[in-house]
Amino acid sequence: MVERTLSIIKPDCVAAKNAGKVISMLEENGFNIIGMKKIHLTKKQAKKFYIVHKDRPFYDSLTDFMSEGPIVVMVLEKENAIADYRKLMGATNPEEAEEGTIRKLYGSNIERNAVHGSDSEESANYEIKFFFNELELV
Ligand code: RTP
Ligand code: MG
Repeated sequence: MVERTLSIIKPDCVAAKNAGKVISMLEENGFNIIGMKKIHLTKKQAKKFYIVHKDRPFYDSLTDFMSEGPIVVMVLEKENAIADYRKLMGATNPEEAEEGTIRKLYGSNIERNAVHGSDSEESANYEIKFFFNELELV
């Protein structure tokens, strides 16, 4: 089944000029980029985006990080996009991520881990709508 998922290249990865390499990896792995933009979230917007984590101890630090600089947000389309992109990203903690994954290659630590990906169909729907309207998806 063809699915859509939301990908974010996080501020650490954009600042390190690794965004292009991540985009190449997505293309090489069969993802169609059907929407893409570069934006700089405010703290308030980051808190809204990560509202599911509001009770976690890392919520404040995570939302500071996600609003510290520009990010690249993309909608990816492919069969099994949600699970396949999670696999390509690797584990949340780059130290535990498999060789060749985006987080292993470009992540620094459990927070500054280069990329985000939706974890379910429900969160993909919420996250895609958060950043894009249907006219922006090609
Ligand atoms: P993401 O949502 O960004 O794709 O990452 P994920 O599913 O692998 O991890 P999740 O549990 O949803 O956590 C969201 C993001 O919060 C930061 N984090 N920090 N300090 C910590 O222990 C900690 N744990 C998570 C990471 O930036 C993680 O990607
Ligand atoms: Mg998550």
